[in-house]
Amino acid sequence: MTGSYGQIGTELIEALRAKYGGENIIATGRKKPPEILREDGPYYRLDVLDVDHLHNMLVDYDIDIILHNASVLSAVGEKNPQLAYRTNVEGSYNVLEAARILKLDQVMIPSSIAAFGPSTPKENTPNDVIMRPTSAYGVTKVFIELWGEYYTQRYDVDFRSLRYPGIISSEALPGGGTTDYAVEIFYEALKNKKYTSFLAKDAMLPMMYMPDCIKSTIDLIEADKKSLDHQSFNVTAMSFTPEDIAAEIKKHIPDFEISYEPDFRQKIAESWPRSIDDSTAREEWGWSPDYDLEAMTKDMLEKLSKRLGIKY
Ligand code: AKB
Repeated sequence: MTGSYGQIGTELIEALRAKYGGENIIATGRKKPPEILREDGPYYRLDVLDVDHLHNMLVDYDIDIILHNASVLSAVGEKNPQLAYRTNVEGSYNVLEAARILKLDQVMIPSSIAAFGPSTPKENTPNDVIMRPTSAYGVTKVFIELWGEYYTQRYDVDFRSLRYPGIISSEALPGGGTTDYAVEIFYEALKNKKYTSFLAKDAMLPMMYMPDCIKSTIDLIEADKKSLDHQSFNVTAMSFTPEDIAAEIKKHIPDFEISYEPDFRQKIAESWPRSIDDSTAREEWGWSPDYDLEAMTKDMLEKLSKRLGIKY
């Protein structure tokens, strides 16, 4: 896995190692890994832009499947589109090329709801629909989906992708996305009982709790290739606005207050779907989420308050 110390990678590595054995999952990232990962199984410092290093590692460790999680997210991508291009497009190109040349069994590269754009239907966005994103990040995700699908039909590379919605997690913090507010709000609610949202109160976006993110990822990796007609799938678990999540938190922390100061990320959010239809994933590989807004909020507050040592 690349990007193993990011928001998703941190928990996904742990889940994969628990399932398949620590020594069978190689964690890689550009930074020094957190202590916990070192004890769990092998880790490597790897920059996917270094093609020789990437190929050597895949050969030396006899890798079958690569999960390419390293990515620049939407807010950072808007500030530095050239970095988004290099990391997301060139990085994914290198990974798909390595899969083609070394004949890997499977390549999983996440996509995102950011692959959709202002001309996409905003409610219940279907799996197969016009995309045309307007953020740099979204454009890179469309490239990844299309290049991956092209490699499948042209070279028989088994490419799979999930269009993740905003992911809410209690372990590693997200870095540089538009949906990050939905994680920050929990930290601030516990620490300061107030939060200023950088999205408007009615900015509704599709979301998912980390246990469902892990479940969807492992389920798609394990899905029988013969049952898949698609390679890129919408997945979702809930849709809410900053106002909705604040109201849910208030049920547990009654004196919690939210205010709104939308910044440049509001424009990105407005270009994305408000809710997405994941029936294709449900039909082709049996996807179904476990957490709605109520269950996620309760679990997040319990886990975070324990980790931060803050009672509520
Ligand atoms: C972001 O906000 O950039 C990501 C995403 C929805 O892909 N969390």
